[in-house]
Amino acid sequence: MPIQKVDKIWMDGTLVDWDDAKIHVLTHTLHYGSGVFEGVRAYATADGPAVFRLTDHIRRLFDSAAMLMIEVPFSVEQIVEAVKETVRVNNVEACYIRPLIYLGYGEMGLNPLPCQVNVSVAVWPWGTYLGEEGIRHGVRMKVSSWRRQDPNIIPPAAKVTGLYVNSSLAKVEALKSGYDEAILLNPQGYVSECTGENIFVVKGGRIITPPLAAGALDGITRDSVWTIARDLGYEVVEENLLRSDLYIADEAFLTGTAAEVVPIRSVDDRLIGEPGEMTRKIQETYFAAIRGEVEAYKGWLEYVRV
Ligand code: PPE
Repeated sequence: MPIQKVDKIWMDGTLVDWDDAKIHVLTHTLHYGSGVFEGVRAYATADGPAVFRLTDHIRRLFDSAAMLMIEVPFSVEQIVEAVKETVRVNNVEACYIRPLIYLGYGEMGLNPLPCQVNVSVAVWPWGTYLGEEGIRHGVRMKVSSWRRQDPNIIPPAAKVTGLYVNSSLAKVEALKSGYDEAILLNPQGYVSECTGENIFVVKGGRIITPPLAAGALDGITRDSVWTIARDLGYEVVEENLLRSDLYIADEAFLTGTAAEVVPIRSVDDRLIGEPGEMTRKIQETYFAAIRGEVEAYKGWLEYVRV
C-alpha cells in the first residue's frame, strides 16, 4: 500500500512541504544503515488526536542514539513537541508517526562520529499493519530460517535502521512461503520476537513472553499489554521459549505499535485457532485504552491540541 501523503514533514526544526522533504544521495545513513528511528501512533479520542506513550517512544529513540554514540542536536522535549506539531499541522485525527535520526551528508566512511546529525518527523494515515482479517481471526506465522542477530552483533534494544535488513529477510521469506509474518529465533535457538513485533503465548493460564535478553526489543506495546494483562488479573512471566512451545500454546499473540495486538492463528501450520479469551480481553482493552476510553490508562495519551 503506497504511503498516504499529507502536507508537511518536520526536518531539523522546520516544517517542509511533503514533496520537498528530500535528502542527498550521499547521506551517510543511506549507505551504512546508521540511523535510529521510532514507530509511534496517534489515535482519535474524544479530546482530539492523542499520541500513545509519545514521551516513552522519544526516550527510547534517544537511548537508541546513545548506544550508537549519536549526539542529537535536540532535546527529548523538543522532539516530543515536534511530533505534536507535525500531527497538528497535518490535520490528521489518527496516524502513524515516524521520527528518524540520521547521519547526513558531508562525511563518508565507517567512522560515523564526524557526521552531521539530522532529525525528521513524518506522519501519515496508516491502517492495520497485518490486515483486518488478522486482527479478528489471527495471523499465520512462520519460524524463519534467518536468526535474529546476536546482541553482540547489533544491540536489539536499539532501533537501528540497518538492523531491519534481518527483519526484511525474514518477512520476505514468510510472505513468499504463504505466511503473514515471521518469528525469529536467536542464535541459541530460543524465540526472540517477530520482524516488527514482540510475541506472547498463553500456556496453562499463564502469559509468557521471551526476556529482552533473548534478543527482543523493549516494546512499548509489550509493556502496555503486560500492564493490561496484570490489571485483568492474569499472570505474566518472562521465560525463554522454544519453537515447540509455540506449537502447543493455548493462545498466542503479537504486539507492536504498527501491528497493535494481533492474535496468532498458527505457527508453522500447527493450528492454535481462533483468538482465545485472554487474547481477546487484552486486545479489547488495548483498543479501548488507545482511544482514551479506559480511565486507568489515560496517562498513556499525550494530546496534540494546544
Ligand atoms: N520488535 C521489533 C523488532 C520492532 O520493530 C517493534 C516495533 C517491536 C518489537 C514492538 O515495539 P513497540 O512498537 O514499542 O511496541 N516496530 C515498529 C516498526 C514496524 C515497521 O514496519 O516499520 C512499529 O511497530 O512501529
